[in-house]
Amino acid sequence: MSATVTPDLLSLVMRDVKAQNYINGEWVDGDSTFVSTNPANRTHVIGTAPMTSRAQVNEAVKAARAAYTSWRRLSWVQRAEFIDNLAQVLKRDLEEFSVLVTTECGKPYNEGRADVVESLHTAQYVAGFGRLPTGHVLSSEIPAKDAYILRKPKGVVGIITPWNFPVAIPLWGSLPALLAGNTVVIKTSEETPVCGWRLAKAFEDAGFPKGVINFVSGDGETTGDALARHEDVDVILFTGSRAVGKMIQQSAAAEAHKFVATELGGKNAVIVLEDANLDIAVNAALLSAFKTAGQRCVSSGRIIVDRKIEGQFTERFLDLAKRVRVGDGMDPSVFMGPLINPDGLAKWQHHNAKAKEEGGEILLDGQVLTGPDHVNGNFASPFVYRFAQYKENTFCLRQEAFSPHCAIIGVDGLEEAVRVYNDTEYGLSMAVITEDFRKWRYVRDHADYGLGYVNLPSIGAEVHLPFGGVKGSGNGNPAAETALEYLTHRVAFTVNHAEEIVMAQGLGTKV
Ligand code: UN1
Repeated sequence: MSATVTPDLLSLVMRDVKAQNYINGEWVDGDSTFVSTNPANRTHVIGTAPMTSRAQVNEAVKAARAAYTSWRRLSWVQRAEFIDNLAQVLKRDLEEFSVLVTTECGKPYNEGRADVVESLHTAQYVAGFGRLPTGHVLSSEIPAKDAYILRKPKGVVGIITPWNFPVAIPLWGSLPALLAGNTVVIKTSEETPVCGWRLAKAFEDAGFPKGVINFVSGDGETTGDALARHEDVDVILFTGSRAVGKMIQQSAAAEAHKFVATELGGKNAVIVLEDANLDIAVNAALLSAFKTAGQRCVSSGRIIVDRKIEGQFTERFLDLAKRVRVGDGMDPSVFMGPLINPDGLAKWQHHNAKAKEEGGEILLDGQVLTGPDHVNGNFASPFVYRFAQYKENTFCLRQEAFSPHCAIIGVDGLEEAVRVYNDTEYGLSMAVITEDFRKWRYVRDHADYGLGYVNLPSIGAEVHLPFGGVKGSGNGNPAAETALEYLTHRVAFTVNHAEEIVMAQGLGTKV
């Protein structure tokens, strides 16, 4: 399936959509609305969407709770049929979704499309799980007994999602949740409410029963907070900032039953060892640093390079970085779209200023772009700096910039490379470029990460792998492969086939 931008695609661009919430199978307005614009062109209004109040979040949770009774009674195979329907709808509407993702969140079309393809893969993968074992039978100490472990749903799942993968990330958690018999309320990002509305329409087209899946749009302070703190929500999935993730975990800790799964970003790195294939190294580093304008949780803000090849690497990396075309993602020659909003731009400027203040040698002084093609968007060009010697306790080398801000750090050999890599509070994604299987293994075993790559960028995970990090990157749970673990209770069930009771552990039965 190709990803070129044709005039047909341009005809799919949406404007002035009146997005609504999807609660209990009905389309409803909120008490107030907010506007969503294209970050590449703020004069392009994608639509307006409800700012959902606490009371309306409560309605959505009530609808999900009511639908739970009958949804959980269906078999896994029956629920998988609905998910398969959704896969077909996503395939049917792939282009329309891709254009919407590109125009509402700014990622170039190829990336917008990859987001939707990732969503489709999630649906295909999860639907397949409907026919896999949902538990297993175990032997008992007592020959006449059988023991079973079964997965049962937990109840209502609340999902708070970010803007950067506005179609894929809501599905990573919601589809395994639904398959297992839970019902769901999704809070979409305030940057991409129209993508959320469009996804809700796809669920409606797929024929899910009313109340099983609900969508609300709004901000974090009211809408997200109301969902996260709601006492009738059993599981919260959160992808976003570390500060908010921690707050949600702390508030949930007050309730015995509530489980929170978090994915909270990273200060990821590409480690380029002395024997690296430089073609791979340069390409991997550039994709890791600047794809999605550095706005992936798994983007790399650090390239850790063995000093023996640092000069050669840096020259080639800069050559390529200078050629990065920045602009509207519907222009096929563009590699890097805008930052999501003026705050994103300000964060990038702050990190760049810190890099200068903390002694980084500036190699490419990224600029806010204001020319005729950029005047209405949040555009920045790549910022690259260097620390010839590693400097501890800096802001710029330790804090996530979520923007095209990238350090090249010179190190002596494998062990220093891994020490520098580990010197952040995060541990999400890591790539190592080497031809030496022993070195790769050392990195594999000594670096802290949830996603590791060899001779690849630190981005681009596939949906059937675990996705999540360690340390400050969260508790490692959010994506499809791992999601069933915490979206279900594994219950123990023991059945006696004898005419009398015989207890395990030699426990007496005489009264
Ligand atoms: C994110 O980084 O916010 O691994 C999600 C990737 C994508 C998902 C990224 N499949 O790059």
